Amino acid sequence: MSGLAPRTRRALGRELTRLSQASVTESLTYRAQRPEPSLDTSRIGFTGAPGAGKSTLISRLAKYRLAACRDQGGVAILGIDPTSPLSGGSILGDRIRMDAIANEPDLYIRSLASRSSNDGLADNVLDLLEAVEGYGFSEVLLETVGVGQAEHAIRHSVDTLVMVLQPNAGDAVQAMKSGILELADIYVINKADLPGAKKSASEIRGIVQRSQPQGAWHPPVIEVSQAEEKGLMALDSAVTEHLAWQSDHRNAGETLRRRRHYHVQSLIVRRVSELLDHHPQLLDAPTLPEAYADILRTLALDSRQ
Ligand SMILES: Nc1nc2c(ncn2[C@@H]2O[C@H](COP(=O)(O)OP(=O)(O)OP(=O)(O)O)[C@@H](O)[C@H]2O)c(=O)[nH]1
Ligand SMILES: [Mg+2]
Repeated sequence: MSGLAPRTRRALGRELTRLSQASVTESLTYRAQRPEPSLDTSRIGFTGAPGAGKSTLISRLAKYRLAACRDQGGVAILGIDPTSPLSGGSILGDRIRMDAIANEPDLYIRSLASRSSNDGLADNVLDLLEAVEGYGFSEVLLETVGVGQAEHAIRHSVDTLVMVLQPNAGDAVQAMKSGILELADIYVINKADLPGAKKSASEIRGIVQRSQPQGAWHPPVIEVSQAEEKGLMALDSAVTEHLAWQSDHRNAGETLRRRRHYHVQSLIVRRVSELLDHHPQLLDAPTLPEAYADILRTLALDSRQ
């Protein structure tokens, strides 16, 4: 593909808008119209605290990824932006529109708001990823704000996970506590122009290297700053290397099965929360086990319709 035709871009745009607002039942209906997912598109996730510089990093890395994917389907960027702009970060799409790559024909960019207030993911991010892939891109770069449980769904749904950290933000300690440090394949100490970057990088290196078993991928820790092309090139190579390592070491059937596990799980969690929004009285049963049983019964009836 040399660039997505304008009409195709519009169709994809509409599909993403529809999916981002879809109920679980609607998501499943759309899904039934698409082919089963494959591993043809590489998924690269970027996660990290609000304001860590993820959007800036992605917009700059995209140029390198595009060069590598030229004539092979292009690159799509999907940004899940927090609904509340408290972080000082900017909307990914806006940032990229200011950038040199904005008019690249092989690049597709879309920002979507995260709907639930308590996690940084759009509720249906896994559906959105699959929809984008249906358009034949060779890579998807996904930005999410990393917090809590949702992180695990992303970990198991992307090929390469990049964790973006800031110097001296206490991120390393935080990440260690929440177990997130074991999740990523590549660590970026971003804003390396700020003081403390070297110290943070060696702290993270210490933690990451201790926790890696033999024969496993050794996650690199890369310092990047807006002013330094060097960091970006190193990151670009690390992503390429990890994607290659992944495809040599994984079992495709197992990977797709794990993705399905998290996808089904996220659909069920969403479905339960839709149900409780529409029928809050289900929580009024005298005891918790009864409320639980009522909810399961209602779900079972609902799936037979
Ligand atoms: N000093 C410095 N500032 C940076 C660098 N990269 C990004 N920033 C600034 O950090 C702020 C947040 O950048 P974003 O790229 O929007 O961060 P984000 O992680 O995408 O933010 P959210 O999407 O809100 O979570 C902006 O003011 C950027 O200009 C860098 O390398 N050095
Ligand atoms: Mg952002």
